[in-house]
Amino acid sequence: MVLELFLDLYSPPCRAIYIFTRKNSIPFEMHPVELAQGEHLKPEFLKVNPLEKVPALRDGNFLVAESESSSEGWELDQGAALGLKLGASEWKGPVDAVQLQQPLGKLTPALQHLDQEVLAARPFLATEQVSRADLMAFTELMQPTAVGCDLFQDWPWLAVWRACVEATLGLELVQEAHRC
Ligand SMILES: N[C@@H](CCC(=O)N[C@@H](CS)C(=O)NCC(=O)O)C(=O)O
Repeated sequence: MVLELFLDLYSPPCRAIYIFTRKNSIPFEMHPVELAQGEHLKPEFLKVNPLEKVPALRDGNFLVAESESSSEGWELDQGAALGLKLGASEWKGPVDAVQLQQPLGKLTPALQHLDQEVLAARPFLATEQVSRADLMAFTELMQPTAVGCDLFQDWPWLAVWRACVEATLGLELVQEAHRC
């Protein structure tokens, strides 16, 4: 029985799960769930996750509806602890510059902390190599690129970290996950 993943690749935790499973060569069957079409509210999906959220995972009768549990065994999710959770719906285009100001303003202290205190001192967020913390934070910080907003351009250490994360995960896989 193959692992089933219910994902919308517009969603950062979905992309993190997708990249993790592909990078680790875990076989899976993908079930796209388009949030914008309300597919997460349909009865078939509610059998998988009554909480109406993606990502969700089904392995036979075993159901998991939380990306941080789906990736159990990874290190502490410091990305979430640092306040990087953005919410997919805030970043679906088209979004104009005025709409972007408020969420970007809220994010600046977290970006500054990450850039100048965390990543200026070490290459990755939690350990000496890429960990779950990096993957979760990376997929969150990539979200605004969907509306043409590059969060990395003003933060040199974040830009270096992004390049190292992409190189470790593989640029092709990263681009595949962010193709939406
Ligand atoms: N902490 C959860 C968050 C899941 C979550 O909030 N998913 C969003 C997409 S990023 C969702 O499904 N939203 C649909 C809704 O709330 O209606 C995880 O990482 O699995």
